[in-house]
Amino acid sequence: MMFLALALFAPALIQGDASAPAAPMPAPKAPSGMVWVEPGVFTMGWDGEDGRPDERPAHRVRVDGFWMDLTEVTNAQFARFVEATGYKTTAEIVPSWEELAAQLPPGTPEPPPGTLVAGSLIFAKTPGRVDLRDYSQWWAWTPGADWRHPKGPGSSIEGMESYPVVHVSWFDATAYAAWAGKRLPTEAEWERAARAGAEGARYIWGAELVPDGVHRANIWQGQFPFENELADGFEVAAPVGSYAPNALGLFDLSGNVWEWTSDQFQPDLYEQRVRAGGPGAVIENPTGPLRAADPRNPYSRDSYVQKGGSFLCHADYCSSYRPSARMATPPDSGMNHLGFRCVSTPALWEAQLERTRVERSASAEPPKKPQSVKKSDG
Ligand SMILES: [Ca+2]
Ligand SMILES: [Ca+2]
Repeated sequence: MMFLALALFAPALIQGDASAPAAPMPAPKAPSGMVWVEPGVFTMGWDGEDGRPDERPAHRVRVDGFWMDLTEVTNAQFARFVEATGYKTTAEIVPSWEELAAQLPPGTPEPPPGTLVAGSLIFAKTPGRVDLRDYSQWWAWTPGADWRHPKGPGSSIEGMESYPVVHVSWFDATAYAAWAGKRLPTEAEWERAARAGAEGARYIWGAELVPDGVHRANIWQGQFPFENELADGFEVAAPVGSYAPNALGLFDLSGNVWEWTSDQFQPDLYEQRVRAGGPGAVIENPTGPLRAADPRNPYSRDSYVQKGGSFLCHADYCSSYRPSARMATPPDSGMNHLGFRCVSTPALWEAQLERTRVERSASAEPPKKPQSVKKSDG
C-alpha cells in the first residue's frame, strides 16, 4: 500500500514513457485513479525461449493513447457500482442449463431439476504433487462463492475494501466499466501499458524475476499447487498496490489477480496478423477476433483473453506474470484469482462527464407543484 499511496498523491510525476515517441499534444488531464498511456508503437508477443506458442511471433503494434486504472478494480469500487445500480453478478445467479450446455460436449445429460446452483470457482491446494495437466484437481466449484463471499458462504469482504474484486465474470467487468465511463482494455492496450519503460524485457520490471531479492509481484513460490513458501508475503490476493509499480505507476499488472480484456482468444492470432499484414507491418489498434477458438474451452463460442497472471502463477507451471503471456476464460466464469481493471479515452470520459451533468441537473430540478384541480360549478 505504501507504493500506492505515493502514486495517488503524485500522479503528475509518473506520466510519460521514455520508450514512446513524443506525443504531439500534452496528455489530457487524467480522471482520478488513472494514468495516461501515450500513443505509440511497441513489440507485442514474445519469441524468447520461455514463451508459449500463442505468444509468437512477436510483432509491431501501434495503439492510440488511453487512460488506464492505476490498480485492479477493488471491492470498494465494485461495491459503489452495485450500490448505485443494484447489479447482480453472474456468480449470484443460478445458471440456466442452456447456458451451461453450450460449453459442454454435445449430448451431455441435463442434471436433475434443482441441482444447478449459483457459485464460483475457488483454488484449493492439493495434498501433494499432482499431474499439472489436470487443473480440475485444484479448482473447487463452490456454491455461494461470489464477490461478496470470496471464500464461499460465511466468508465476507469486511476489511478487504482495498483488495481486488474477484469472482467477477467478463459480463460483470464490462457492466462495471460502462457504468464508470470506461471499458475493458484490448489485449494490445494492456500489453502496451505493461511494457512501458521495459520494452523488450522478459518481465514488466526488467530481466530478473526477483531483482536484488525484491519481489515485484504477488505470484507463487515453492511447489505448485501444494506448497507455497510465501516469499512474496501473500498466499492469495494482496491489497492492490502492495508491490512497486511499473514505469507508468501502474500496480499489479503482473500477478495478484488476472485481468480481463475485451479481446476474444485464438492461439494462432499473432500468426494470422503477421500473415495478413506482411513482413514489417505495424498493426494498428488490433482487437480480438469475432469468435474464440480456445483449446481449453473447446465448446465455448466465446472465451476472452486475460492478462498478467495471478497469485497462483509459478515459474515451473505457467509463468504468466510475463507481459506477453495469454490465458482465456469463457465470459460467464468467475474465479478467485480473476479480476480486472479498466481503461478510458477522452471521448468516453467526456460522455461520462456529460451524463453526470445531465443527471445532476435532473436531480436538482425543483419538484413539480401538484396541479390544482378546478372545482366545477355545475
Ligand atoms: Ca504470493
Ligand atoms: Ca494483476
